[in-house]
Amino acid sequence: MAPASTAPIEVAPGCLWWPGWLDRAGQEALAEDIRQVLAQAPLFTPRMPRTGKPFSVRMSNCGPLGWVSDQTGYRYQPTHPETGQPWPPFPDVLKRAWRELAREFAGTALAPEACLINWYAPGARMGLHQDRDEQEFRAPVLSLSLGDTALFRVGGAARSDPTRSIRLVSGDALLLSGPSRLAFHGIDRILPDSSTLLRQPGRINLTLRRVRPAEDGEILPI
Ligand code: MD6
Ligand code: FE
Repeated sequence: MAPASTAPIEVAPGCLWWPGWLDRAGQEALAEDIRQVLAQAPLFTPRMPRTGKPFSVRMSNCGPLGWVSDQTGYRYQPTHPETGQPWPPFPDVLKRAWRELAREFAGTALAPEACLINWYAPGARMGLHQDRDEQEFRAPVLSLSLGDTALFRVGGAARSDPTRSIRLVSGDALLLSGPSRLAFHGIDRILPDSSTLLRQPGRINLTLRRVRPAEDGEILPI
């Protein structure tokens, strides 16, 4: 397994980046975990609220809740929008990532509740957005990347704030926490043929989130 978490690069205040958090063997194991998740919870094509325009990215989820988007809006729900089945459980490595990165570096004591799985075929992109459909912004959002390299852009809490771009490589982890929790971010493009990890060209991004507020008795973030 990869060594325990080394010091991250602070891309912006609270935006922490661990290049190569997962080594090759760890990436292969996680890719296999995700194949198994997708066999139970197939990728679906999300659509924009109101217009119904399809996203270029396809999606699925694991964990107790999953993020979905259709003509009626964005929301978290406990079941797959097409199969009606509960989302598969988190693979263990995602729980470990949350403990070692989100808990350790963002101080959250809350458990994650959803992991959004994004599939980027070559040519897919993700417009600048904030992750704000959660009810608990004290917890961070943690991302892991597999497959082809992506140009990731991150700015501030206002859409017009200046942005920085980094290349997210297979195995990288990135945390949006504290002052960056509501930062605008997106994927400008995927670099073709930049990884040999997956069986087809493209990229998987996993984002782990806390959705609901802390329950009575649940430890609060420090
Ligand atoms: C992506 N990432 O890397 C898109 N969201 O494909 C995200 O939208 C994201 O990287 C919240 C926190 C970290 C992220
Ligand atoms: Fe996001």
